[in-house]
Order: sequence, then C-alpha cells, then structure tokens
Amino acid sequence: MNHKGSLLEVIDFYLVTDSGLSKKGTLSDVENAVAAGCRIVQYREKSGSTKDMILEAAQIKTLCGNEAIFLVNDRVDVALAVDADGVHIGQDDMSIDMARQLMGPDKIIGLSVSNVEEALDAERSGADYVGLGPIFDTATKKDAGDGIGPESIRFVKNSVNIPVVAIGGINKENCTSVVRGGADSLVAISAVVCSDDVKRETKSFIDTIRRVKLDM
Ligand code: TZP
Ligand code: MG
Repeated sequence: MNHKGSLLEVIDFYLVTDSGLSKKGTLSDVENAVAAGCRIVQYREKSGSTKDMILEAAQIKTLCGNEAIFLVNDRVDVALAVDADGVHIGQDDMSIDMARQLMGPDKIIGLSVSNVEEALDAERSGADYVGLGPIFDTATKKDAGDGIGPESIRFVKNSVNIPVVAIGGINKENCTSVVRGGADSLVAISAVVCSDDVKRETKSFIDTIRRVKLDM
C-alpha cells in the first residue's frame, strides 16, 4: 500500500518509543500499542550503537507488520538499513530536501515544528506531516521549550494541508483539548510507556481521540 496516501486516514494515536522511560521495554511497548490498534510507530532512540539500533529497528518493523506505519527518528541511515516506511526529523537534523533525496519519493518524512512559519516551511519543503509541539510543558524532552498551548494547534492546522501531529505533555486529562484544537493525531510518550499496561493506555487514547473527533 502507498502509506502516504493513507496516512491521514489511519492516524489518531501515534506511538513514539522511549527506552529510558519505558517500564516494559521498547519491543513490548510497540507490540502492545499495535495490538491496541495504534497505526503509526516511531522508533526514537538517542543512545546505543548503530548496530544495536538497526537490530532493534528491524524487530520493530516486524512487530508493525502490515498493521502500523514504521518511522525512525533522526536516523536516515537506520531507516534505510531496515527499509522503514520513513523518518521523523527535527529542525536541527538533516534538511527535508536531503532526507528526501536519500529516502526517495515514496517514503514518509515528518518534521518537528513549533509554529506556523516552521510548519509552512515544512510543507513547502515536501514534508508529509508536521509534529507540532511541545503543546504542554514536558520533562521527557529536556530542550523542548515551553508549551505552546492547545489553542496554537488551530493556527497551524489552518495554515497547512498536511497532517498535524501534536506532541508534548499530552495525557488523558488534556488530550481532549488537543483534538478539539484541531490535531489530526497525537503522541503521548510518558503517559503511555511509563504505564504498566501500554495496551490499555493506548486503547484508551484511541477511544478518546475517536470519540472527540466524532463529536466535532
Ligand atoms: N518532542 C517534542 S515534546 C517531546 C518530543 C519528543 C516529548 C514528548 O513526551 P511526553 O512524555 O509525551 O511529554
Ligand atoms: Mg531529531
């Protein structure tokens, strides 16, 4: 299937892995999130050898199977090595142009943005979606900066035609405001991977997101 065409239709809850925060381990988190219905997974690993990352990425790709889109954070080389569905990069990583040249036209490229200008730039450069954040203050990413607030999502959503994925400090209490704010999808790292039951938490986010979208 062409993942890009179907991206908007399949995403609601987006899993980003974090081995430092995970209670049960990255592979277990992916397995449980996919079993709960998560349709997009990003492997985000900031330490360890390239060799280990490639081994783990290959395992995650297998767990995602045909059920979930599989993206790799930052590391275009790792994404290429395991033939992932795409990459997610930040403002200080490789440019979208360069990533596109390396990944090819059919792979998904997501870019982290924190305002309308960056989102417009991302779209112009050919990003397939933007990750907008941090929506709320978060301890998970030390250099994330202050939360921009869920009301900022609407400005970005109204400015671009690519999906907007909200990230940063999102939990079950505040996720309704994020969806109402216009996010197509959302990421909650600590709220999910710190839990004893990743499957239950993922399912709960998915149910809430779908319910709020239906209500809008
Ligand atoms: N990018 C912006 S905020 C963030 C990342 C990776 C961390 C989100 O983690 P949490 O635990 O959902 O706040
Ligand atoms: Mg990055």
